Amino acid sequence: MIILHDEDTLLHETVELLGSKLIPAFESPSRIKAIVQSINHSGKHDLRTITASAADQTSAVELAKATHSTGYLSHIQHVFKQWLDEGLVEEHGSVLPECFRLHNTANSKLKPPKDTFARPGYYAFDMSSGISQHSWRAIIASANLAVQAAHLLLPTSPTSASATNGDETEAKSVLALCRPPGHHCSGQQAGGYCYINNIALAITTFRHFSPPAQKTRRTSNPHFSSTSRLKFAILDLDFHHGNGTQELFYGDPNVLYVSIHGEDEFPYYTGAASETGPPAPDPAHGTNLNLPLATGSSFDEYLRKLHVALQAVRDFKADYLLVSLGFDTFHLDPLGKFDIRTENYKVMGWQVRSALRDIPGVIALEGGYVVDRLGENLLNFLEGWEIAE
Ligand code: OKP
Ligand code: ZN
Repeated sequence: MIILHDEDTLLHETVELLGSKLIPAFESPSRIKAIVQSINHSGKHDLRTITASAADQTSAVELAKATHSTGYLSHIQHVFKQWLDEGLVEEHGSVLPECFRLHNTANSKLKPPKDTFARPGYYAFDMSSGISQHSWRAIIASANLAVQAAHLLLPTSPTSASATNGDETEAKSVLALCRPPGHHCSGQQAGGYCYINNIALAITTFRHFSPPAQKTRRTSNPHFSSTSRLKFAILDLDFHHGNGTQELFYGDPNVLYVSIHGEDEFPYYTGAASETGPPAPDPAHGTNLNLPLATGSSFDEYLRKLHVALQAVRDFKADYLLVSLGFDTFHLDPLGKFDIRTENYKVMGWQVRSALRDIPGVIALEGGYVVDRLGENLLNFLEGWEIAE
């Protein structure tokens, strides 16, 4: 497996609330360090450590604008420095919201508050999305990994494996070691450790850089051409519902979102089976499939949901597969409540890839918080995936 990693993703380090105490966030740099160490030790994969160039960073921000508002991106980029300058946070501290935006009849056109201190609550939905001194660099590095993974799968990309190795060895799947993760955030709200929706950026990359043969129309922007015909299937295997990804593609008939997640768990207000897309006859009706699973469920019960998920993805006949891969489904995870063991991930990886063998796939890392077991869980998933491939 080609695996993409960028050391800048380690720069983001923040805190979150556990009960009434501020603790170092479960989503920590040590997660990626542990994974990279296990991959190196296994000697099995093509681990590519990259550093986003200034041009890559600019390009990632441009691509992010298709998903996130400019006000939101600018806030995420600048708020830490603004708070530091105003004496609201210390150099090694974190920016956290005090008060969240409310939804009421009088404020439907609510604008971001002018007060720097008030702004984080407008652009976030929880307190698990703090911003530290170098968070922005990590966030962009993480997004760029998803973008570069998509480039590796594009048929005519100069950086694709086929350019040097010939068509037979063209990459079929690429794993992006994204951190921070992405599936909880949408247009202008961070949350659940997520700031930029990495999977959405991979999709934007496919749409903007696909070769002309696949294109059906061009946008007025000469730098970007858009394809409306490409179809994407997102399979979200993180323990938590990817509310951000669902929201971004809910009305898009060319993107199927399928998620298996803990029922009634974080983020609490989304993820019901009844969320199936806009009502018929909207063409996007039926392009959202939530498969909530009771907490405490066994791997057998999980597999039953997985088969439903994979059948839906197969039926959709997507051009590209995007997998939001979280290991917080592990039985020991502090934030997850399924009974899934290390050896089960090999079966999971095999099941997914054997059902969807021919679809080029970007796998983006989401959650998973048992740091010292993350590496072996991931290696098991990849082993199963590669046997099927
Ligand atoms: C992100 B991902 C502990 C509560 C943490 C946020 C959970 C985010 C999960 N303070 N709440 O989907 O793995
Ligand atoms: Zn999760």
